Amino acid sequence: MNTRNMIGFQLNGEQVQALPGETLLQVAQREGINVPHLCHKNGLEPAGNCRACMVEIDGERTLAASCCRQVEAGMVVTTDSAKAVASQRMVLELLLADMPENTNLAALKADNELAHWCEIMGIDGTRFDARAPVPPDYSHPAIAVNLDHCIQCTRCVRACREVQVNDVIGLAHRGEHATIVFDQGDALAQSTCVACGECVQACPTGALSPAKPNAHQQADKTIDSVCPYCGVGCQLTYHVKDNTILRVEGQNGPANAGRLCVKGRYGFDYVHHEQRLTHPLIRREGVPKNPVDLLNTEQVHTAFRQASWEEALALVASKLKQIKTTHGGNALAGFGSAKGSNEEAYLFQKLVRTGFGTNNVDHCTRLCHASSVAALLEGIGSGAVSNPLMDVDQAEVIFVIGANPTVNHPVGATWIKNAVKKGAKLIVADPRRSDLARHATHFLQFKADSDVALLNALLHVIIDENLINTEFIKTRTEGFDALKANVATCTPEAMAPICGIPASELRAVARLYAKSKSAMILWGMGISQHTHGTDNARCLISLALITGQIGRPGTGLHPLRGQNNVQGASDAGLIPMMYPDYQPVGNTEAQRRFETLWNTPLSSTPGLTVVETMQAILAGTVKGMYILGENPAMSDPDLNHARKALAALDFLVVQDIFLTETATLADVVLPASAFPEKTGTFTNTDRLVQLGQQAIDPPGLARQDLWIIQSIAQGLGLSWNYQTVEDVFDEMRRAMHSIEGITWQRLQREHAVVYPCLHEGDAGQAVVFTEEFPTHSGKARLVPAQYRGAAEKPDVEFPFVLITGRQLEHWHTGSMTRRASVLDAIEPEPTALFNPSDLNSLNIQPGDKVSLRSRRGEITIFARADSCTPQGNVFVPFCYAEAAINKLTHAALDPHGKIPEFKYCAIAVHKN
Ligand SMILES: Nc1nc2c(c(=O)[nH]1)N[C@H]1C(S)=C(S)[C@@H](COP(=O)(O)OP(=O)(O)OC[C@H]3O[C@@H](n4cnc5c(=O)[nH]c(N)nc54)[C@H](O)[C@@H]3O)O[C@H]1N2
Ligand SMILES: Nc1nc2c(c(=O)[nH]1)N[C@H]1C(S)=C(S)[C@@H](COP(=O)(O)OP(=O)(O)OC[C@H]3O[C@@H](n4cnc5c(=O)[nH]c(N)nc54)[C@H](O)[C@@H]3O)O[C@H]1N2
Ligand SMILES: [Mo]
Repeated sequence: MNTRNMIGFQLNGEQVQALPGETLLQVAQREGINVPHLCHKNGLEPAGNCRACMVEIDGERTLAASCCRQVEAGMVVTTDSAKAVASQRMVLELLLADMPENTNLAALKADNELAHWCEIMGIDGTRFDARAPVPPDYSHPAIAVNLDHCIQCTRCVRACREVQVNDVIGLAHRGEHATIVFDQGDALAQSTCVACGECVQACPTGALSPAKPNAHQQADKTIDSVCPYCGVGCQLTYHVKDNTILRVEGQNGPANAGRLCVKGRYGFDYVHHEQRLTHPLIRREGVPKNPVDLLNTEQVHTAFRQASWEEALALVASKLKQIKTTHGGNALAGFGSAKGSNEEAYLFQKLVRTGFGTNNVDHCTRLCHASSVAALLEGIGSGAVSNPLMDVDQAEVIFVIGANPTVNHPVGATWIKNAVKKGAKLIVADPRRSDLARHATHFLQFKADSDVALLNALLHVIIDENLINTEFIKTRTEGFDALKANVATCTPEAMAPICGIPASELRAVARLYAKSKSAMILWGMGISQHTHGTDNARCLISLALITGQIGRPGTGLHPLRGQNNVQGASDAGLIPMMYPDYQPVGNTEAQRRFETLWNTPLSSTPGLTVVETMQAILAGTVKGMYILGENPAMSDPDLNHARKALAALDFLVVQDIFLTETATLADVVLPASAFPEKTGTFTNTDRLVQLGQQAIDPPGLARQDLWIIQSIAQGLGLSWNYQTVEDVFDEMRRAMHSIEGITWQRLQREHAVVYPCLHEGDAGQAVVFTEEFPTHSGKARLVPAQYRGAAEKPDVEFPFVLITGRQLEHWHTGSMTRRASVLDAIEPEPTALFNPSDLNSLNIQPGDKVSLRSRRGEITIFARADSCTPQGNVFVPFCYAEAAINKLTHAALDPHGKIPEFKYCAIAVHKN
């Protein structure tokens, strides 16, 4: 604490010190003095409306609300004078009168704050009349509204408006008619509420509470951990009773500061779903491997019989060994998981490399940011983000392209919205109007697939108008002349017809980005999932480099990482061309290093990527696979083809928590542990290594993933003997320079450490490339890109463009979220989103069943009207097994990142 500016004053007879701007309540709390307060909550702007925290200040006629009264030098303050206490007690008594008669205050909120303060102040009843009952609103699957418990402290209003910036909750009417409303007084389920639950977390009395009945029970224990869904990496606390998760609360982590979204807060009960795998399964003799679109797995269970772990593991080992002996290690392949921990990813790739004897190991990063990573490695020598997401707080301009963070990184989006509220300028570029577009200074609704044209126009303007950072280009980059020559003809006028954005707007955006003191670029799958995904990312990298918008706080490049551990799984070497820490397998020095560390000869040939593996199976070169925590029978492009490949394997072992579409094609299915059932580290989009901690035990015979991987390794004759997760982490530290400084003890203490963290005690570097880039020359490379379109364009037979992606409540292939009761209740049916004018011209009503067909497959789905989707485009999420949209998508690959073109193919639409 900087003591120079401290303010001295007297509090309850003691001389105390405070910082300028501190409130009396803050100081009282720090001094351990109890002052009742209800409308105050740390992190929210003070409101001063409940008046429970009144204190007496010498020389003042009236009492003051300590939550919004700032300290002044020389003040004499008493929190426990007779007058102050009488007032505090009166307020509590009046608030108590607002509660329904004979209510059990803890019924809706175990740690009810009104009850807490009444107890401390010794109030056990009220002398005032109860207010008229207020009917409850139980319309929403996640949140119950019992406004008869509401004390109108407006913490929910502020949580919704200031923190999450959703602006759904308001305080309507005046005086005794004042009431909390959603939107225009709608039922919660009919409102625009996105169920982030920030209001529930803020509510002191349970007027807003989780709708699940057992959520209010008193927990036996609480465990701090991390959210299992997206790459933001929100820290949370599991409240557990009898091996059941009762509820989840946001924890004050570096990436979320207590915030969560609907999935993190309400999407946890998939772990308790009755369809959890609880026994190893072995396919019955002679049962054919027929692909199925089934979420209800009972039918397929008959294809399998239950087995003991001994039998299942012995079968796995013998089959894998047999294939290796007969056809060589390259006839085997493994897909690891970005939902698993770093330790699991590390051991999985080590198993494939040392046990199978091949580099055929990959995971969903290939379908995700592979092209971004290819461009980043080529351009700046590192595939991870340069700056944490939270840096948007320090950016003057935030440029979001091809990403829909309010849906896919909801807590990350709150930081963007907060920054905009504070004055940052936001540029959003997306063919669909996303929710974030509402907050944008410039929203560029450009034509899908035309990113290179759009971005080259921006580069052109910046160079043409001399808005470049000459010094940065000279000292820190290479290849400027070629880039300049490449965009010379890409005038905004020439690019406008291609991308559909007026030249003047392109100019305005280019100037805004280039001239700002600090500008940050964030992007997602709209950039990466194209056959020109690497080119798209190259343009973004060039934008940052020629303007010098990198290497400082509030600048840089942030490819929003998707899965909770896709950064970590990639770092740990779950990729076919790299050992851990991005050491190329073809590099002799790296190969020697890992051969020594692992005490095994290694292959120097890069392995097959995800889609290449499917092709190799059908070509007969890959014959056996181990798939852990991935569902390629739903997530791969051109599913009919991919499923045919999986079914064609001589041997497939799948390790999952459910009998997924992929598992139904397996020979052996191993029941694994869900996220809250194990301990491990997970690396978020900001390069923060965080500790996930076991909160409950796996069901039945399900075992921890790490144990299963190690058992398979032992079956293959590897002499592994890791006793704990920490043992694995310690080996990783020896293998990976970037995390060398992170100790297990520190993780247990701090729960999050950012890398690069090079030696013990290193604080870690949140912002990188401040002096140089991790390339051979230390300089970044500018790589020009030319506009070219998607591999398959619409035509007369297939006139619509299919864009696939995500929706807020569901996760990827749906295996987890469609089994999470609240999430499934909010979005139960598969829908395709159409521009209303397209529905009109096709004579389709919202809710009608339509069939969508491409050259590769066909599905039936419900139509939904969505004015955010541009005319001529159809948007479909890929989470619905009964309408598996990847049957239609195109497996054409980006030549560098080997990522398929999930974001663009041609389809026909018919009313059923
Ligand atoms: N709720 C939820 N959240 C998730 C996930 C989930 O399944 N569900 N998955 C996680 C994962 S792994 C990932 S990778 C992230 C993905 O997060 P995002 O990248 O935000 O996800 P998408 O919805 O696939 O696509 C992003 C945007 O790309 C736009 N787009 C389509 N075509 C183009 C184009 O040609 N150019 C540009 N510039 N944009 C285009 C789409 O309109 C869409 O708004 O989300 C993570 N978070
Ligand atoms: N059409 C289309 N397709 C896409 C995309 C798109 O935008 N459009 N996006 C692509 C992207 S970006 C991605 S990242 C991929 C994602 O593709 P996948 O990774 O295949 O999808 P998930 O559904 O996340 O699969 C995770 C699996 O792990 C299981 N699981 C969860 N937790 C655990 C655990 O702790 N242990 C074990 N053993 N298993 C666990 C789940 O049940 C599930 O089966 O999809 C890609 N496919
Ligand atoms: Mo992803």
